[in-house]
Order: sequence, then structure tokens, then C-alpha cells
Amino acid sequence: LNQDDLKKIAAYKAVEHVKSGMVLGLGTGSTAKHAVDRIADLLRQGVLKDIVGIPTSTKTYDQAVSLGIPLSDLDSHPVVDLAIDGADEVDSGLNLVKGRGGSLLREKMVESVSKKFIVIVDESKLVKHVGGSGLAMPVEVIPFCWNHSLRRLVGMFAYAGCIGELRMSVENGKPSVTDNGNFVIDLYFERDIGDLNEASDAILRLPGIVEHGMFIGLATSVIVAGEEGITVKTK
Ligand code: DER
Repeated sequence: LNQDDLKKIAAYKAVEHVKSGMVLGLGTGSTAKHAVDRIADLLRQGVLKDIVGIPTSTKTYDQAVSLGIPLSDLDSHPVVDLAIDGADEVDSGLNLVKGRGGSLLREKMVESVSKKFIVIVDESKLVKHVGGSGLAMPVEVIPFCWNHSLRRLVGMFAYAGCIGELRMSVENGKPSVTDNGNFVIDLYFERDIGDLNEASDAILRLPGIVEHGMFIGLATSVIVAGEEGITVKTK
């Protein structure tokens, strides 16, 4: 089984929790893509009916439109029954790092008002602590004086050996721009940043910061697909 097989297994398992009539948060990324595909399959087969999807990115919006999934938004549906989405990291407390696909703001808007938020990952995403994978913890910032914001963020986490870099678009070599017209600063930590809520509050107090990729206490369960099979972690 390769990593994508595992992502698909986790995604299909999560979709077993989808019931007809639900308002569904549709996640973003290569794992969530399998869940959206599966939901469309079940709608087409008539197994699922009356589903309304709330996409977490323009990318997922486009995928759902192409698959014929009825869509709406949070203005019309301020409460979501179930959100299904991937993650970049999952720690032992089911806290997540998300946003390496750049969709963290709309994902967090949807997933923070979801009655149930099922995270779907392959086992490679499990970490001891946030930032532990050595991969980026993204922060969405306004473009104005982004370098000033970068310096304030790096300074704030100097104790954890933090470095930061502006995310560049691979297509055009310019700064990557989110669905919301903002930039992304990727933070890398050498050591554990400690209390996540304190870190979150400190980041969000900085003027010019829009949102960060730590999803603290939002997941209601995590479905992990590994070589040995599927495990479901619930809080
Ligand atoms: O960018 C995101 O938030 C994605 O959901 C990410 O967390 C998981 O992406 P993947 O399923 O492609 O690994």
C-alpha cells in the first residue's frame, strides 16, 4: 500500500459517517480529495441524498462543482453537521497542524463551527508535538509589511529555535497568494513550542496576522490509516 492508498482508506472510512440530509464541510488537500470523490459517488448511486457541501477552498469548490455536489456557504449554513479534512500533523492530543496547502483560514472557519470534525490521515502525519515533523507551521498574514510580521513571529518563537520564510508560488516565483488575497509565512521549529493555546494567543495578537495553522482542540476524531490497518482516535 502506498501513501495515497492509505489516504484513500482513511477518507472512505470517514465518509461512512456521512448521513443523508447533512451539511458537510468539504476539506482541502490530497486526502480530503478522496473523501469528496467518495461523497459524490454515493450521491450518484442514490445511497446519499440531500447533502449540502461547504467547501474549504476554491480548489475544493471546483472539484465539488465538477462532481455535481450541491454547494453552499457559511452565510447560509452557520452550523455544519460534519467536516472531513486532512492534516499535516496530528499530535497525541489530536491537535493539528494544517495549511501546507494554503487553505487554513477557510478550513478553520468551517471546522470551528462543525458539530463533528473527522480528520483523515495516513500514519506519516502522527507527531510527538506540533512542529515535531520539522515541516512548516503556516501563518496567513496580510501582504502589507509581511517581512515585519515574519520578524515578529520568528522573534516570538526564538526560544524554540524558530526560522520563518515567505511561501513562494512554484508557478511564477512570486509570493504565494491565498484564496483570501493574503500571504503565508511558514514557521519551522527546532524544539517544542510548549503550550499551544499560549502560542496561538500570542500569534493572533499581532496586528497583520490573519490566522495560523494550529487547529487546537477542534478535531472530534482522527482516522489513521497505516500498514497495520485503521485506527480511530477520539478525544
Ligand atoms: O493544507 C491543508 O490544510 C491540508 O488539509 C493538509 O493539512 C493535508 O493535506 P494532504 O491531505 O494533501 O496531506
